[in-house]
Amino acid sequence: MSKTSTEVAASAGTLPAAQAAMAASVLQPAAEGQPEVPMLQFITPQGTLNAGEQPLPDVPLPDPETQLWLYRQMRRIRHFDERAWVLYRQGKMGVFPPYGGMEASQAGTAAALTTQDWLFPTYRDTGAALTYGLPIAQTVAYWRSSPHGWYMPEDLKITPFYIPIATQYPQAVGAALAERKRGTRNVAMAFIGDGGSSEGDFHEGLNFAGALNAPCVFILQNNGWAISVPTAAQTRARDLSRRAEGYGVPGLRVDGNDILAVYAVTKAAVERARGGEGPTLIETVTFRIKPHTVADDPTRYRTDEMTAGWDTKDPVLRLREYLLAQGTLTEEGEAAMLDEISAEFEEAVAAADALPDPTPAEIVDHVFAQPTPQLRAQRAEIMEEDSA
Ligand SMILES: Cc1ncc(C[n+]2csc(CCOP(=O)(O)OP(=O)(O)O)c2C)c(N)n1
Ligand SMILES: [Mg+2]
Repeated sequence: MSKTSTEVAASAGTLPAAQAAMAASVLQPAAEGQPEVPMLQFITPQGTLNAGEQPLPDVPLPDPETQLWLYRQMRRIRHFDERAWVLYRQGKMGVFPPYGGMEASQAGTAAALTTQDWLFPTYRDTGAALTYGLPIAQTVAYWRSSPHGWYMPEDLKITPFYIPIATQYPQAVGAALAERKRGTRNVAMAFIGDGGSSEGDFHEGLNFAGALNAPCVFILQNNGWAISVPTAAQTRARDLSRRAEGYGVPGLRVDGNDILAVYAVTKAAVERARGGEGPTLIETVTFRIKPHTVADDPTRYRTDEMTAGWDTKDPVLRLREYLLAQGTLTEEGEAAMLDEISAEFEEAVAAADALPDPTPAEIVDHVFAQPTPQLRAQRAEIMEEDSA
C-alpha cells in the first residue's frame, strides 16, 4: 500500500469509532519473529514478466496455450460476477457474495483439477465452481435460492457452497481419504478465507490431513477482510501460509492476483497429492475489492484509502497486458472470446429462467433420501396452507 499509516489512520476518522480502531490495525507491523514467506509471482501488476528470483524454482511458468486458456477462464467468471450484480438489482438473483478482483485466485486453483477430483467451495467461490465445471444455469438457480440449484450434478464431485465457515476442511480430508481407500489418485481441494483460517475446523482439518498424509490441496484465499474485520485485526499472524508448519504440512504463498503463478503452484500441489506425497496449503494473497455480498455496504467499515492500490493489481488486466505484449492474445481474438462468453451466459440464464417455479413443499423434499414421518407431516401441512 502506498499510503502512509498517518494518511490511512486519518481517513479512518470518517468511520464510526469501533470500526476505525479495527481499520487502523490494517497498518499494524508484523509481530517480531514472524518471517514472511516470499510469494511466487510470474507477472507483475504492470503486466511484465517478473525478472526477480522466484521462491519456488521448480514451479514453471505455464506455456502460452495454457496462459490463453487461463485468461478465458478469468474472463468467463468475471462476466458471471458482473452480470450477477445486474441480475440482483433486477430482482432476478438473490444475495450473492461477489468475487470480482479475485478471479486469478479462483480460476487458477480450480483449473488445476479434473472432474474426478473433489472441490469444496465456500459461498465466495462461485468462480472456482464455474471453472471446475458447475453449469452456469444451475449456478444461477442456486443463487436464486431455487431448489433446482440445490443439488450438484452427479457427474461432478463438487459439494454445495459451504456457508458455515471452515466446516469444509475436515470434510475434504474425509473425501480425500475415501479416494485413497478406493485406490484412485484423485485429490480433494478445499477453499477457505483469511477469517476462516482462525476457526478450529481449519486447524483440525490441516492436522488430520497432515497426520494421515491425505491427498488434499487447501486453498486459503487471503482477501484482507472477514466481512468488516480486516485480517490484521482478527489474528496476530501476518503470514497465513505459515499456519501449515504447525501441522507438518508445506505452506506456500502466491500472488493471488497472478493467475499464472496461482495455477503453476496449485498444479504442483495437486500432482504432489496425486503422487501420495500429502497435503499442501496455498495462501493466495489477494483482496476483496467488492463488498462482502451484494447487500453489504463497506463504506460503513472501510474507506477508499484502505482499498487504494488494489484496482491497479487487477488479475484480468494484468494478464491481458502480458498476453497482448507477447502476441498470444489479439484484440480481435479477445472480442470474439468475450462474445462467446456473453452468449454462453445469456443462454444459461434463459435456461435458468425456464426452470419451473418451486412449490413451497420443496423446502422439506430434499432433506433426506427417504423422508421421515415428521417431514411427511410437515409437507402435507405446507401444501395445505399453500392451497388455502
Ligand atoms: C461458523 C460460522 N461463523 C460465522 C459465520 C458468519 N460469517 C459469514 S462470512 C464471515 C466472514 C468470513 O471471512 P473469510 O473467511 O475471510 O471469507 P471471505 O468472506 O472474505 O471470503 C462470517 C464470520 C458463518 N457463516 N459461519
Ligand atoms: Mg476474507
